[in-house]
Amino acid sequence: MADLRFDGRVVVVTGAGAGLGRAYALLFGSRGAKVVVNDLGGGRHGDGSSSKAADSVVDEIKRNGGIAVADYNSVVDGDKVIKTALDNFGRIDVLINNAGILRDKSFVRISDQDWDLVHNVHLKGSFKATQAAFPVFKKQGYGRIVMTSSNSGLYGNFGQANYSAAKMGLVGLASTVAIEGAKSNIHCNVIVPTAASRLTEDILPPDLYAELKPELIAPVVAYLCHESCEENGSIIESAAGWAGKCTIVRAKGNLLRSKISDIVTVENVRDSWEKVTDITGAERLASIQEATGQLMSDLERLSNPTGPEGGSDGNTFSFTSKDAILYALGVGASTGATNELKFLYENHEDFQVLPTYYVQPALMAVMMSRTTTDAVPGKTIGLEQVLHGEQYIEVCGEVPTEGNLVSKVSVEEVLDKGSGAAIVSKIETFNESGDLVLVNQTVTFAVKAGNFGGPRNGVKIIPTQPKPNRRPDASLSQKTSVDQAALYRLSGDTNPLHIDPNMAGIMGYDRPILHGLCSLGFSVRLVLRQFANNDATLFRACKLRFVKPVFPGETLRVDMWRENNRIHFETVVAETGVTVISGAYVDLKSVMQPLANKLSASNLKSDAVFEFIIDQVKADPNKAKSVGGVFLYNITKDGKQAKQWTMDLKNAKVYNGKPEGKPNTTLTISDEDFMLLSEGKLNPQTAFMKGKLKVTGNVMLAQKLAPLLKANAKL
Ligand SMILES: *[C@@H]1O[C@H](CO)[C@@H](O)[C@H](O)[C@H]1NC(C)=O
Ligand SMILES: *[C@@H]1O[C@H](CO)[C@@H](O)[C@H](O)[C@H]1NC(C)=O
Ligand SMILES: *[C@@H]1O[C@H](CO)[C@@H](O)[C@H](O)[C@H]1NC(C)=O
Ligand SMILES: *[C@@H]1O[C@H](CO)[C@@H](O)[C@H](O)[C@H]1NC(C)=O
Ligand SMILES: *[C@@H]1O[C@H](CO)[C@@H](O)[C@H](O)[C@H]1NC(C)=O
Ligand SMILES: *[C@H]1O[C@@H](CO)[C@H](O)[C@@H](O)[C@@H]1NC(C)=O
Repeated sequence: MADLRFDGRVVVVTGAGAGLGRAYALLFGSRGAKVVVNDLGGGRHGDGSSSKAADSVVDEIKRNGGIAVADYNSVVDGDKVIKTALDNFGRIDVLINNAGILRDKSFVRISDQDWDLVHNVHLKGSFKATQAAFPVFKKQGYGRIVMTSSNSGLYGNFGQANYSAAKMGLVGLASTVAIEGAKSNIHCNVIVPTAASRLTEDILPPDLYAELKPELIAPVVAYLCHESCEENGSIIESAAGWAGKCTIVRAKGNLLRSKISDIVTVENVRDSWEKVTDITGAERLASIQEATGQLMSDLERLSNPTGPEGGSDGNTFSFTSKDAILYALGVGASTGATNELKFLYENHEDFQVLPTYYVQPALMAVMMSRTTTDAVPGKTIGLEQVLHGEQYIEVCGEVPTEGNLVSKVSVEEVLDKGSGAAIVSKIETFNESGDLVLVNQTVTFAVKAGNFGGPRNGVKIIPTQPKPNRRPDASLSQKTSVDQAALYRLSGDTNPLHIDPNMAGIMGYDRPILHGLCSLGFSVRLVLRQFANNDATLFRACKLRFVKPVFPGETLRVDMWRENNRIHFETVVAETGVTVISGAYVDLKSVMQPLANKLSASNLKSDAVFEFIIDQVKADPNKAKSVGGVFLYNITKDGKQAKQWTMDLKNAKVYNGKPEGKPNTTLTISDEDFMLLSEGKLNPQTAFMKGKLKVTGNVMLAQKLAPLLKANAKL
């Protein structure tokens, strides 16, 4: 591979008059960079100033054929240091914050002045120089920053309290600069060098001191600053020709109470202390979001103490008709829709529970059961890592509309998908007599839990199915309410991600998202509407994959393809065209064909009239042809386009959907008014005058339609 060069790059090294800084400056200079050699020229104690130190390094770089200028400013005036770079070279690409001073005294003897001086040079100096360089980096979309920390900061060191504090301060500064710069390709890392320098010469034993050559550390710093290095926000320790990453880890920890309503006593803390401080299996957390998320999942576990703890002992789930109705409302069932009252009214002669209901109450239990969180060997999976990936549900017996069901959760297999682990859990549900009535399989995806050496492809996992390669046989749409998630969560999944904007923000969303299982409930209900005449007892099984989140208020469009008793479907957010559920199907015991099996948007009363017209036109094509012209009927429901019918009377064809060419006349009318019109209860002229009937195109032609419609008055 090619040498790593810095041609054209401008590198500022603070405190570059000697030691590490000098080694960095020389290395960058020898690799084509234009170097700003900053040094106050002070002695080891940072007092007094002369230009000698910086000048001699600049001379050395130039002697070796490199390009460099000296800068004598204190880093506390960081902007002046950066200005030197811009004035001389017109840009800056790399900033090495290396300048430092020592003021060794035992903690109690540190004077305010020592404290301030040490902080000024190390912490404030790095802050000032970085702050001055940052806008330039941001504008050019490139920058590399190195902060210099110390073992004294990471581990503490006798007599260096002020220095330790400042050095650890730099770690915090770097972590945040790395986050703020990430979008602009600005990387910021921390080097923790142990080098022989004028700062350490009389602190370390001479034999060790001899191996601590700055030249052995400089390549590590140079690599961190190369454009090809992706490291960002890291702490790299290096000494004597060795380098290693340091990181902060957090123990698994322990809950100090067993119920959310309990208080925590000092004794609880004492009794848990061993677990609190046990760092076996401690993990590095990549971000504050991850840290908070894990905490949230522990809290969730506290608030849902009934979750199944083991695989074998059953989990009883009791429900009443009221629960099932609340769920039906949560997934958009409406008294305003044809034939959905039976999901909403317990005294309905045909009261039914939507089959997807039975998946819902236990999903959280699955996600939080120990069988899931401990599914991957050696890793504890936090709730914030877990995504509901796929769901399968199959009805094998008769499911009661209220009562008790007992479910058993077991992990069938855990797949290693590299980026994460796919946990395949089987849930068997038994009725009160112990008969198996439902089987379901949940695939949860645990982000970042992969690479544990498990199988990639499963044998137990029930596969999703690709959609047929043709236009959908039917599509139904329904808008979710802005309060859909607020309503749905009352059925049991109270994860704050779906209601609390702050939590949604922490999880990386603009606003709370709808529950995946809510989109599932919507979709299956619309499939039942289209192909089962809303008869939930025709439902046999369903499988689907969750692809993207839905935001409450968006419209879900379910595209459906029928293949015998299997209805393939895909759910799309109508407003954005984003697919949210894919690879999905519902298996029905039998299909009940809706009136018009072409593209239809809902069961409209006007469907029957058009079916009638179809028959009539077939019976007497010439009568239709005598009218001629192509009419497009735009039938609306609740003010929105619900369905379109074409009456191509020129060719005596009437069908659901749009005509191929442009219609001569387009008529827009609500389903209800169309009925009144066809029943002769509404006069077309009156409807037109009152704005109930909108006609565009050839208005005169529309009048010829009257006889055809009147003929249906008997309907
Ligand atoms: C002040 O900071 C310096 C940093 O070099 C440290 O060595 C010294 O011990 C500190 N002074 C005291 C009194 O801690
Ligand atoms: C650092 O930058 C990388 C891109 O190279 C990014 O993925 C990463 O999140 C950044 N790190 C931090 C701490 O922001
Ligand atoms: C699905 O799983 C949960 C898990 O316990 C259970 O409560 C629910 O009744 C199950 N449904 C089916 C269809 O097995
Ligand atoms: C309908 O429109 C077509 C062109 O789009 C035209 O050729 C035809 O004459 C029109 N029919 C009537 C009855 O106006
Ligand atoms: C059908 O009616 C709806 C509601 O009035 C309207 O938004 C839509 O544009 C109409 N479509 C056509 C093709 O005229
Ligand atoms: C479980 O419940 C008993 C008693 O209510 C019924 O007799 C069984 O038919 C039922 N089993 C199934 C598989 O539905």
